[in-house]
Amino acid sequence: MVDAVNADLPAPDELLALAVEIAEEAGALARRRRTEGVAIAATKTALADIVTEADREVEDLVRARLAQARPGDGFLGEESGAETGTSGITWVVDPIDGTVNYAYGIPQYAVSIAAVTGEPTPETWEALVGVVHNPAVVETFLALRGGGAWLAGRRLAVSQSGDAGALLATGFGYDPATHAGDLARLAEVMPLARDIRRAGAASLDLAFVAAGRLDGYFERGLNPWDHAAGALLVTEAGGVVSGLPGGRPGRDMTIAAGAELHDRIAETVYRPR
Ligand code: LIP
Repeated sequence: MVDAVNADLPAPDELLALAVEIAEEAGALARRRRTEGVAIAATKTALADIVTEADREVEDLVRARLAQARPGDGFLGEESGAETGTSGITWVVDPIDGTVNYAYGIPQYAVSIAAVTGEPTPETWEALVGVVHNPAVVETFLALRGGGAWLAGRRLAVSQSGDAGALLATGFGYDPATHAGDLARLAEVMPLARDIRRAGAASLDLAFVAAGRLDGYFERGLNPWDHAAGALLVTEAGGVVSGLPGGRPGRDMTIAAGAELHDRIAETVYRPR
């Protein structure tokens, strides 16, 4: 296994094992709550931006398990916010990524957990481990920095899209005012594509790029917890993940693919208009 990235940090594979254990336990809770019926607890940035009681309950479970196992670590969660730690490690958690899918009963949602070092901002952090677990189909995508990306014991590799064009995924924000710009960007990128998928969970879109189930993915408006784990999956599967030209993935843009397709998407997205 990979040596500890830093002598003061635990062996990353210990962190990975903890993240997998907690993600699968949290996923089982989410799946159980889904079968019992989902209650919308509140809306956030827009009427379409919902949070369910299960989102909050699942994040509470993840946060409690992490605090029990590693009390000195920091935490950044979609539903309960940030807490600074003392260990140099921060856990970045989306308890149910793909919340709208979850609320509608579409089996494309995930518990996303990443452990990062450095300042807990995507501009500067370094992800050590990432786990994206879809409880609906019981798939756990996992990555260890320097140790590869894996699914069910199989090492993952991004695809090399062929002459027929690329199978690309994207997404749209909850704010209707952003849809025209997102659709215009999609029209610009479409000539690169054989087809488009809009599956509704960024962490799984990124995991699918790592697994070669998608050739590429791009989306504006993601939150740090949407991409923290999935971005490591892609890079450990030999892909490239970026944001604004030469920058890290973030709210302005996230682009993920094999190197050649990544650059073609980025050139198209950022082409002066
Ligand atoms: C979702 C992302 C998805 C995006 C949605 C939403 P949530 O995260 O995973 O890619 O298109 O607008 O941001 O809200 O389900 O955690």
